[in-house]
Amino acid sequence: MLRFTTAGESHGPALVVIVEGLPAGLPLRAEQIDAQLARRQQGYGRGRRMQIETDRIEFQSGVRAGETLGSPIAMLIRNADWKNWTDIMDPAARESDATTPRRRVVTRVRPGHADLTGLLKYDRADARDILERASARETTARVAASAIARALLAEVGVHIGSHLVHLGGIDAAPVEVWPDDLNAAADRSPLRTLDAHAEARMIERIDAAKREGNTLGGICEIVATGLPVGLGSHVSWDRKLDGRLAQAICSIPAVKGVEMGIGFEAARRTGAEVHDEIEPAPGRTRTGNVRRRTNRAGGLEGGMTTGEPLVLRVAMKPISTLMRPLQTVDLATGAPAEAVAERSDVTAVAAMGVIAEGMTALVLADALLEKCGGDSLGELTRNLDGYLAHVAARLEASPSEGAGDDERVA
Ligand code: EPS
Repeated sequence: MLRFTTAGESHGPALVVIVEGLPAGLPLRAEQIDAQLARRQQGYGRGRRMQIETDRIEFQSGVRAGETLGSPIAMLIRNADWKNWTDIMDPAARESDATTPRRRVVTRVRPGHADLTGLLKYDRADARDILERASARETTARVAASAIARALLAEVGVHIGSHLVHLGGIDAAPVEVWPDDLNAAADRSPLRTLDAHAEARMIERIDAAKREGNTLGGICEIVATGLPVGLGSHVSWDRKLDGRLAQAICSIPAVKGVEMGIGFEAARRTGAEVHDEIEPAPGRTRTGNVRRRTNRAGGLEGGMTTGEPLVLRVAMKPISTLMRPLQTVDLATGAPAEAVAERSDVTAVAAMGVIAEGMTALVLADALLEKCGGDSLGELTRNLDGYLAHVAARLEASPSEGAGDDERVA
């Protein structure tokens, strides 16, 4: 339904993204997208590159007079750093290339990076041909696409936020009830964490890692509220929403795992301690006039949304560019060597949370379009309203007490 593709190298002229499958009539402004790009650029522990870039999109197609047309939306994001890399990244062949390698050739491949495997697979001599695309710079284009998915979801009352819950061995205190506006609260923190005490320790940890020439990973929690019951499907492996979310999120650079609800903890408990009991809740239409007493499933049952908040936890490994490099092999000589130490970040977990929100938004918008269809926003919302009205009618006669739509299930 919703398709997108990105192009661009980290130090090339620009990033490009094309998003296709959105209905016509969705209000959309470049500033909305730029606001998400700015959130992705934040985070204590980022490198100097983020001071060079101020990411902004330029619409090339698909939007007119502040509304989508239903046609493919193409966006361009220029790399400000390109001016410093034009000779290194020049698409044209030069006579000197045959005799003199370009500047910044990488042959001392970094353990954990795409450098070595990519270089062997694509039969290249310079790992720059691999790392320029493997760079997490590419996620800028994804976040631009996801900002449009987010705008669509907001039209039907679905909101996505995230916060950092772990960094480099330090846990944030568990959150009992999320703030009403999770992102407004998290974005106030330089690490996007809700625990100010843990934040101070995390910052010290990042400073220490920087001094040591080391890098740090961490975990973010993603929360989507306002979802209607029944996005995704149980009928086929590739339509199951949990599988689709896992694929999208594990495609984020350096992400090594995703948990849904209580995730791995569910494997250690009995069934009675895992499954969420159901009770009637008339008026709570989006969940089908019922409520789960708990939300250990994280809003997913049978590969479909339950209508309870969708809760994902996403783990990122430490970045593989270390300023105190690990041992490797120099592909130019075959001899043992220290890996290259390119400019990079000490940690980018805070940014990863924003990217994971984005990938979640893209998967959810796709599933919404699949469920409700529609070539225009009006058609989509009419279809959703019709579906929800039918759901609301099913358990209407239930005798028990109602509960509001926005009630939180811990
Ligand atoms: C990255 C290395 C750094 C990061 C970059 C990801 O870039 P540079 O090599 O220019 O210093 O800043 O992230 C971004 C540019 C970004 O927009 O997030 C890498 O090797 O993955």
